[in-house]
Amino acid sequence: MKLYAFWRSTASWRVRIALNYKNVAYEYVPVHLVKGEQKADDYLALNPMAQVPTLVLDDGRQLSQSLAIIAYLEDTAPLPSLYPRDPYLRARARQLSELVNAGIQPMQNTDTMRQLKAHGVDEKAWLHYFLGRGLDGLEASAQPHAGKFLVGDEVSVADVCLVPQLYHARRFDLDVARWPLLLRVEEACAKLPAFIHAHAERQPDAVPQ
Ligand SMILES: N[C@@H](CCC(=O)N[C@@H](CS)C(=O)NCC(=O)O)C(=O)O
Repeated sequence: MKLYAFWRSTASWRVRIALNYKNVAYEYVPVHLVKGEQKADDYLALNPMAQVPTLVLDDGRQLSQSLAIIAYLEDTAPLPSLYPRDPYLRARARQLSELVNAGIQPMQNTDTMRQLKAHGVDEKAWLHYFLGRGLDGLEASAQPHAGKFLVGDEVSVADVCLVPQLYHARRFDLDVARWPLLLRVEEACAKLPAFIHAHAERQPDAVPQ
């Protein structure tokens, strides 16, 4: 399999964690978002939304949207699972992952930032508002069912979304101390090889900050 990705893309990072967690081997193919490589014709043929990640299967078929890719990995490599067995908790894990995927990430996307700049919007105020609101919502939503991880004591798709998102909150200078539950779970994830090897700054295309 080939994973088309960018080192600090949160959506790419989620898929790297899931691939590692499930011990699925893959080749990493960097797509430089700042240089605009996502808009090259050959990449658009793989991903018409001009976004990463894209997973290309061994037979050439492709998948995009990180949560769809993670669901595919769950179906094809079920263990260890990233989804709780209990249907309600399973839905809660999906709820938290969508909170990040649909509720936060689009607000910080590279293209969104480009448009904000073009329209003279104060990008930092925008990011502080939307990331702050989203992470406040995540912290409160996780409270009732959190254990060692966001949903109980096993890693789930919710944790896979959390870790890259907190990296981005720090990148944009948010004070993450206001989310103690999220920080505690992040610390637990940071001890696991799947998360360690997926970290943005360990990727071959990473640029030292
Ligand atoms: N919901 C999508 C989001 C994909 C996405 O927005 N990717 C960003 C990087 S995290 C991207 O490729 N941005 C390119 C651009 O904005 O030009 C997913 O989960 O895969």
